[in-house]
Amino acid sequence: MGRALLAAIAVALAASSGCWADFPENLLHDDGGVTESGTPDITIDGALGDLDGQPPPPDLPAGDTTVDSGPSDISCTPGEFLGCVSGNAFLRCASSGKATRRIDCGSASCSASARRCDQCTPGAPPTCGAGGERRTCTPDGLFVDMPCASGCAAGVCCKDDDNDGAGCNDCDDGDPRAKPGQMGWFDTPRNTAGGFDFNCDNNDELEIKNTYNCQKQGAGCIGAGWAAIVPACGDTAQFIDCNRAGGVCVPAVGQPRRQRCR
Ligand SMILES: [Ca+2]
Ligand SMILES: [Ca+2]
Ligand SMILES: [Ca+2]
Repeated sequence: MGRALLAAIAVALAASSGCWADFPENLLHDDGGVTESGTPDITIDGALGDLDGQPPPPDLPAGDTTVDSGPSDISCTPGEFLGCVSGNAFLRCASSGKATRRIDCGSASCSASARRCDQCTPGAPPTCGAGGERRTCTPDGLFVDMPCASGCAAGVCCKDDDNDGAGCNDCDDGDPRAKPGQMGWFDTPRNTAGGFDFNCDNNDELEIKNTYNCQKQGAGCIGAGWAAIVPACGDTAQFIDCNRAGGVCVPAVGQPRRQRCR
């Protein structure tokens, strides 16, 4: 209804009732079809028209953001791919079916044929990122990384059940004595993995590999060792010490001892 017509009605009402104030003031406003906010409505046609390589509507912010375009403007299937915008983003129908959601592909591109970003393939097996994080692919075709406190191997976050600080590279996660870099020697096997590889180098290294061969060195003697055979890790054998006596080094039967390893 035009302003002139409304004014005429108001004048007529005022003349008949003698009371101008009785006419609702708001009915005199004629907005000419412009919305209150002044923001142009986004229609589904307009949104799709912008998908032909044109910039997104100015009121669609960058990033993965839901934009409510008004209940009467858009009707789409929730989750539906609506098209690429700007080469590295795309629009999806929001869960309400009444709005669009913009997904930014970041450094990746939007693939119209795949109907998503082209950074990765949704459903692909998890992998490990360069920083030891677990990496999966979202339905939008974008990587998502989950930090792993103890590293990542074959797409799985490693655990550190024995709290020795060694995760993926722990050769026995049930024995805190066993871990890479271990410098100590041990004469009982690893708790859960067995064996004596306590420094996780895939080798059971003997602490003492030689039989005795006593010799002078300065004021002392060297050459202590096993009496006859070199025992295996954890095995017990007779050990021979070397003692200085009258200017020479002579073997002396010591205590039986267990071979230690790492
Ligand atoms: Ca561990
Ligand atoms: Ca361990
Ligand atoms: Ca070892």
